[in-house]
Amino acid sequence: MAPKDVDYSLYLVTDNTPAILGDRDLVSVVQAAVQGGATIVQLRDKTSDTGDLVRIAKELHQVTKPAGVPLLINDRVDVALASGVEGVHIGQDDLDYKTTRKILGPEAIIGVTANSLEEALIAARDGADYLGLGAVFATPTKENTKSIPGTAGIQHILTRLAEEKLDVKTVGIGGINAKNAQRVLYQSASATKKLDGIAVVSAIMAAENPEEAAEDLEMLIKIPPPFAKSIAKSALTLSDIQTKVPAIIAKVAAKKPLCHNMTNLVVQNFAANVALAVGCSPIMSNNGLEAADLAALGGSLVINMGTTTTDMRANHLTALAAYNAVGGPAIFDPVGAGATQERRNGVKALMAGGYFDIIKGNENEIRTVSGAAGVKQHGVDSGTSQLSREERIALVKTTAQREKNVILMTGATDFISDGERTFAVSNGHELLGEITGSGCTLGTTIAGIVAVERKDKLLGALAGVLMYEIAAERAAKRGDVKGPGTFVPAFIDELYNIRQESVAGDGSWAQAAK
Ligand code: 3NM
Ligand code: MG
Repeated sequence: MAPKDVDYSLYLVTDNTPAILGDRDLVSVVQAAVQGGATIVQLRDKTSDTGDLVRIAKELHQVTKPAGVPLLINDRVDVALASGVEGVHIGQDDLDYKTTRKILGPEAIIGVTANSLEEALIAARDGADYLGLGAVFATPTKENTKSIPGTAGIQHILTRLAEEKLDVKTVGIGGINAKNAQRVLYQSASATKKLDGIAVVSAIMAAENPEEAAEDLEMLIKIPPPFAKSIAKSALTLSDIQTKVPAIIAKVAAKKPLCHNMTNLVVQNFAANVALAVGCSPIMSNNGLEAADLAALGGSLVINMGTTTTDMRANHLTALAAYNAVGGPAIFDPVGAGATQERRNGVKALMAGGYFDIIKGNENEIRTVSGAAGVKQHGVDSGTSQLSREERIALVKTTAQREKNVILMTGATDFISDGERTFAVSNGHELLGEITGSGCTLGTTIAGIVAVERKDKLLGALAGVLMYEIAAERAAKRGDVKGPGTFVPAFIDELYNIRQESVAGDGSWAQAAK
């Protein structure tokens, strides 16, 4: 098999440590994995003596070769030669690529570990057949992983490889399993290059049934994740938006979708009232254990990070996985994201732990989401702006492109993008800044609407922003509104009125969109 024709889609890396292999037989586990669909195997054994390694390699080769599955040896060029397998995988501290190629010849498959862009570019320019890019996620399987680039970092490496016209194959490695395989492949892909496969250790080697585990992974690799199906990007003019948005609000009222809020202590009641006014059926539940049952009801989830405790994070991750699994829209409101280390960690953990269809936040929150360093945020309020209008537009656009989702940055002008289409919305009223929970309940509103408008989530989010901010404008104008206190009930009334007008087929309220 020429190195170029190798199928890297499901790359099994072995592990003989008791924590992973247990008391099972390595060869039988690999045989089961190959039967299940592993397309390439690497013998990774850091402890056995050379003689044993060669014997194990030969035994494995008897299993892999008849299946047409290449077998590579980790680190050990001598063992690869002695056992007659198809190639080696070398790390940055092993024999260098060029010497390895000289020893093994042009037909051998030689892969290189790259934990950074520099390492990836060097190995690719040297001529490596493939790169193992990682660690995608932190993993207990390998101690001291050098860096955790995540899907965003992998995407950056892939983009640069494509720019340099380096057509090296790539696999992601580190913490990949059946729960995240589809998302890793989907979110790491750049417009110009995507991963050729995923490499796993524990997801197969430690599985109760390695054959089934490999079968499941092979199936997941071939199909896009549930949340990726609905992305449709048609051009939208202001007049399109003004006609489509009231129709969406009417549809929400007709369907009364479940809007599952995992939100902070301050806004529970207000958020539930807003959800009702918008036309949704709210449930305020911070218990991750009931999220799968709720996700099955076909609604959406908003995760609001306003109350941070460690047990909350586990609940958020469980719920996010449940909604991701069925393609139920998940909205992230990273409240106060830049304010404390704990919140920055929370943002990282949640974004590494699942897919958010929409992320909404103020400038500092979105900057934290984008990975910007040194974001200064004093409380959960927006603080002063540090970016120009152009910088804000660029930030929402590039972050949406990277995350393959919709990013909404709120402020006096809101900026929203799905990476292709970017809009600025200048509706709203300053009284929204004088009450608590106005940002949080915008998240609730958007979640409720996107539960119904799944095909075009940017349009759904825009519908939420417009309904919300135009309701605020209408409320502030009312004679009975004297300040923040009287504004809140009037605002809920106007959300309700806009819904009722939309249901009655009167979409004229949306003409106020600007
Ligand atoms: N290399 P699991 S992470 C062998 O980052 C290896 O280069 C890594 O194990 C890297 O699939 C890793 O169980 C272990 O998380 C991957
Ligand atoms: Mg090594």
